Amino acid sequence: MKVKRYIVKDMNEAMIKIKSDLGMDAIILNTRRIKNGGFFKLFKKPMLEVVAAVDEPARSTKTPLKPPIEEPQPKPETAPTTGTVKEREEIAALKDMVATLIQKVEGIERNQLRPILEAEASREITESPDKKYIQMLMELGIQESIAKKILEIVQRQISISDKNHEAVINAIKVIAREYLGEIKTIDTDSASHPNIYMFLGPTGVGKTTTLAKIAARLSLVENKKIGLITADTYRIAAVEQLKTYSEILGIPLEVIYEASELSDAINRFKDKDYILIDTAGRSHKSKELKSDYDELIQHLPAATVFLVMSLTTDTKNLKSIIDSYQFLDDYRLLFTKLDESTSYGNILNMRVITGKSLSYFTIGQSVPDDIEVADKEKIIHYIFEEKK
Ligand SMILES: Nc1nc2c(ncn2[C@@H]2O[C@H](COP(=O)(O)OP(=O)(O)OP(=O)(O)O)[C@@H](O)[C@H]2O)c(=O)[nH]1
Ligand SMILES: [Mg+2]
Repeated sequence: MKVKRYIVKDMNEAMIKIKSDLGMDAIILNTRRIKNGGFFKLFKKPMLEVVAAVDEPARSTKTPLKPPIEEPQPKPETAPTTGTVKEREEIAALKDMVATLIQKVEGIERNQLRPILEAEASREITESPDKKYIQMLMELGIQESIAKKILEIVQRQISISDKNHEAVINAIKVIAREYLGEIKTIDTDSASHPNIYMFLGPTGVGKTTTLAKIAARLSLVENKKIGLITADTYRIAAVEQLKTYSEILGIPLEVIYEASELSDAINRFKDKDYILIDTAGRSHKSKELKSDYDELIQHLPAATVFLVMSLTTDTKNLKSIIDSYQFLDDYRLLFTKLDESTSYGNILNMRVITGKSLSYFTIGQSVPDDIEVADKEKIIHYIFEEKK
C-alpha cells in the first residue's frame, strides 16, 4: 500500500492531487483541519491535512508503512534554532500523529482491504458460480448442454455460492433424477398374454446374456412362463449360447431361420406369459438394420424393444447407434457393462437425447445375478461416483 499525506487548502485541491498522484483507486484514510499556530503557525489560513492511500498489489505488504510527507512541506518562517523545547514538543506531536496514522492505515488494511482483496480473488467463482458446477457435471460425463440446463434450473431454485456447495449438489442430484424420467422394465402386471420383448443392439454388447438374465429372473423369481426365440442364426455359436441357457433354466427355445417362421414360433408360445426374442448383433452402420427389423415385425404382433447398448461405448458412438435406430417408434434403453465403465453420465445423456425410458442395467457376466432395475437413486449414485 502506498500512503501519501497532503496539506491542501480544501478537499477539491486534495482530490485533484490524489487522483493525479495515486490514481482513481485511491482511498482517503484521514482528513483534519490544521489550525494556525504550533508547528503549522506559518499558515495564515487553516489548512486541510488529507492522508490518502492506494493499494499496490505487487509490492510486499511487509514493508513498513511510512507516510512520506508531501509538499507543500511546511517550513518555518525563520531558520529553526536548534533544540528549542517547543520545537521538540511539536516534532514529538508530529511523530505521535504519524504513529496514529500508521495504526489507522494498518487497521483499515486489516479490516477493510483484506476482505475486499479476498473477495476479488474469489470473484471468478462468485461471478459465474454455475460454471464450476457445469464443469463438474461435464467431468462426470454429462453433456454440456444438459449440464447447463440442470444448472439453469438449480439457479431458479437457489442462489449458488461456494457457501452452499452441499445444497447445490443436492439440487443438481434432484434435477438429474427428474431427468432420468420414468423407468420401464418388463411389465409384470400386464393383462394381455403373451407379452413380447425383442432385444436389439450392436454386436457383443450383451443382448443374449441380458435376455438370459431376465428370463431367469422372470422364471425363477416371478414364476412366469417364458418362451425364448432366437432370430440370430448367423452364427452357430449364437444359437448354442442361448440353447445352453434355455437348457439350464428349463425354458423352451425356438430357433427361427427366416423372419416368416416367427409367427409360427410365437403361436407355439401362445400359452406363455412372456416371449423374449434375441436378435443378431449388427453393426449400427449396417444398411440392413432397418430392413432386418422391418422383416421381423411383419410377422410379429406388438412387441416392446429393448435397445441394448454397452456403457463402455463412448458418447459419440452411442449417439450414432441411437441415430441408426431412429426408425423405431419406441424402445426402452438397456445399458450393459456398467462394471467395466468408469463414467456413467451417458446414462443420463442418452435418456435425455432419446426421451426413451431406462429399463435395466447389467453389471457383470454372471447369469442371472448381474442385472438390476435401473433404479434412479442407484444411477445418481453411479453418476456422482458414490458407487456402493
Ligand atoms: N463385464 C460385463 N460383461 C458382460 C456384461 N453383459 C454381457 N457381457 C459379456 O459380453 C460378451 C458378449 O455378450 P453377449 O450376450 O454374447 O452379447 P450379444 O450382444 O448377444 O453379442 P452378439 O450376439 O454377438 O451381438 C460376453 O462375454 C458376456 O459375458 C456385463 O454387464 N458386464
Ligand atoms: Mg447374442
